[in-house]
Amino acid sequence: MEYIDTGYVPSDNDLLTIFRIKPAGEKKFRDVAEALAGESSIGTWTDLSTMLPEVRDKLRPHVYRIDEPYCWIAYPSELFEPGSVPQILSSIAGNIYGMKAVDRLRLEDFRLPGRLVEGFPGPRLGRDGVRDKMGITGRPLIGTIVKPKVGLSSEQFAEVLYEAMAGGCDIVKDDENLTDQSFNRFEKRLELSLKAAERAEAETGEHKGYMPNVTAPGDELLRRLELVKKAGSRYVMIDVVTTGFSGVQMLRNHSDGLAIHAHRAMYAAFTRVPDHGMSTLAFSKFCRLAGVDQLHVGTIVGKMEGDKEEILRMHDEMHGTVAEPEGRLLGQDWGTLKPVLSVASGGVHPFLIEAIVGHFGKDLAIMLGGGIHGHPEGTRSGARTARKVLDAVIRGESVEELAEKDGDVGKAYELWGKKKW
Ligand code: RUB
Ligand code: CA
Repeated sequence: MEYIDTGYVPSDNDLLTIFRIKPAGEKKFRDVAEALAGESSIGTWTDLSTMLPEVRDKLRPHVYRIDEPYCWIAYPSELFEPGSVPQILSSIAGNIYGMKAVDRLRLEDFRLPGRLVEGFPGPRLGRDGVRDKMGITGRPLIGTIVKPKVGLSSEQFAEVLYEAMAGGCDIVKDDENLTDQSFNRFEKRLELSLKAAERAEAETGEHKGYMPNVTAPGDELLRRLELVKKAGSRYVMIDVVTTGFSGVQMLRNHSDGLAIHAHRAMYAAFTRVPDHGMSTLAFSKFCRLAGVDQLHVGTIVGKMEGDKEEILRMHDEMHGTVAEPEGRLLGQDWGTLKPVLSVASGGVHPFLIEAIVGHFGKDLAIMLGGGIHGHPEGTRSGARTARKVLDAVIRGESVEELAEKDGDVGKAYELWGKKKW
């Protein structure tokens, strides 16, 4: 089989990919590209007596561009099952990583044709639906992760949540590894946290959102989701990687009006090595297809790694920029799929908010864990500080001047004012 065809012009029916390849040992780049195109579609390691000409003609991939170490492959959309993230991953991000012919392999980007995009219902609420639900316009949403991550009882957790919301947080979430442990049962936490959120709503006159983490094996995930719906929450949260995309798509389809917050714990296992796995851009695009409403994209300035250019590109792609293929990016026409709200989180303290808004603009959610609960005067002062700083940044006022005249902000400034990662 010959799949390399650099004269081929991709059609509107093709799914496009860009792979970065490091061939193993003495293998030739072109041979590896050829093998990879076959293994990810109709081929295997040898010619087949069962390969029908009509199958080959209709379904063969085309390696339409090579610019080492990158290769561009176009696959006919009929190879893929509309609406299935798992099936698409099993094709273009499946066996190929394990081939002896490759030493390193990275899926840099992909672009779905309209026919496949339409197969996904996408986010139910998306960025604008989340904003409507929370009644927040003109500024980022601000929130916290209750800390310590795990260990507080349900009562203690709900109290910290209340303090954070009363102090000015819009949203409060479980951490990625808090689900249903003996010291803090899911059902009790749900009940107490929603009650505490109601109390904070009554006192502040603002909408508040608690994000219970329903990450669990599938049947239990669904059971917890039903509890969350029945309890009247605005939000639900899921760890998308550890749960798996099948579970995320299931959650989306059963979520009714709940906003889905996507935490990406473990994503770096396949995104972090720069020439292996998958780019965070590609990973995020799968999350939008799967239908989450908001997704962690990184902070640029916080504790987690992430290339600035790639993070901003991700932020744009989540918001629905329809870009044509360009350089080593393929862009995506998202059709009617709603935009996803970006979440900047990880090592954020109040004095990084200005830089975050400078990078991302106002359309995102900013979450601070340690940067709220580490305030010397406690969670409520921490939340007040974050909110006052955010409001000042949005009004274009000086954060340093605010730190001089405001007690909450001043104490936090002494601690973190100059802290950079
Ligand atoms: C942040 C936190 C989140 C990270 C995950 O807590 O708990 O799990 O945002 O990283 P803190 P990412 O504010 O105390 O650092 O958002 O990059 O996926
Ligand atoms: Ca966390």
